[in-house]
Amino acid sequence: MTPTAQKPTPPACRALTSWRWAALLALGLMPATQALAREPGPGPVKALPPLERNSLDMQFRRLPAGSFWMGSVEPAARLAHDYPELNTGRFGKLQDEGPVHRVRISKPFWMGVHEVTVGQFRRFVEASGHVPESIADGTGAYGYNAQYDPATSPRKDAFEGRLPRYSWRDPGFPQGDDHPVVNVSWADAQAMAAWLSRVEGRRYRLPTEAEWEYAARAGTRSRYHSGDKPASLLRVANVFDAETATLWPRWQDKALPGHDGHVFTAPVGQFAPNAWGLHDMHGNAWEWVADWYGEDYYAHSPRIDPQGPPEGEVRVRRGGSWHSWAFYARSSFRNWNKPDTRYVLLGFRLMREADD
Ligand SMILES: [Ca+2]
Ligand SMILES: [Ca+2]
Repeated sequence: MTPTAQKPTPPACRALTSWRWAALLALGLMPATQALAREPGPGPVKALPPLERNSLDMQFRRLPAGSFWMGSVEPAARLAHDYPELNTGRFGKLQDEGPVHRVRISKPFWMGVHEVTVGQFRRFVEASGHVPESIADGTGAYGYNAQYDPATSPRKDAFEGRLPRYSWRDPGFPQGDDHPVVNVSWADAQAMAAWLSRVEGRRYRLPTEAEWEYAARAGTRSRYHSGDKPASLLRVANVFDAETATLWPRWQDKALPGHDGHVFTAPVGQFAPNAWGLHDMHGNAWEWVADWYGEDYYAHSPRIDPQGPPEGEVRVRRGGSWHSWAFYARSSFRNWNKPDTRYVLLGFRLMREADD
């Protein structure tokens, strides 16, 4: 499930657990320095924010400025209870999601309603002349091949690659123009944002990790914007369900029980959106965000508009994918890849900065 990068050894636990935070808040003992904690967050969202379309017919919603609780710290026993299909060792490798901390997004911004689609990416490539990294360096990407056996691969990867036969045009399974583009690198995403900015005279970019989680949560503090229960994902996300598991029977026991109707990627916007009207924040394609990854970043990150560490080796991706187990589609889950990764589960979503 972690295609080309493994989680490093976690540092010593330093997180203040979320229930302790909750207790402090309840008792009114939150330190005065935690002034941000008392700022109003978006709270329950009552109405959909304004919608705009751009020159590629991409839709964006204007999210308000606000504060939210970023990250998650849950007792391993509770996770083991709610995700009995997973090895409990996994629950000790989540320190990078903590501490839960208050973050303020200081300006409104326009968040992509959907993942960037194959059709939108094609129009960008054709109009700009950009050569995606998988083609430019000739090494290609990853894909699904029914004849491929992960056990025969040195890396035991679930997908075949890298091979020149795979690219954003061909991940080995059929994709319509309305499916999320995958097999695109971080630089490919940057190039599309830069091109759109040039063409439209506005500023497009990848969301920061904080903007992404703020958008995904849409005022919620639960594991998913649909609640804490993994089964709630069936309504809002295309993940590793019973149908996808038919092609990877060795992971059948990890599949979300039930059918979301899609073995591979789904057309964007097929599932219920979150309270801000954003679709597929959980599942379908993992989404590159702007930040370098820092395992202990939350312990010392700026509380207003954090931008990620100044340097790093891997870029963050968020939200899980059509091939991810429910656990990895949680709003707070962090994973990463080297920026030149092009993978069959990994796409992106763009945002546009507000003009005012
Ligand atoms: Ca599925
Ligand atoms: Ca997604």
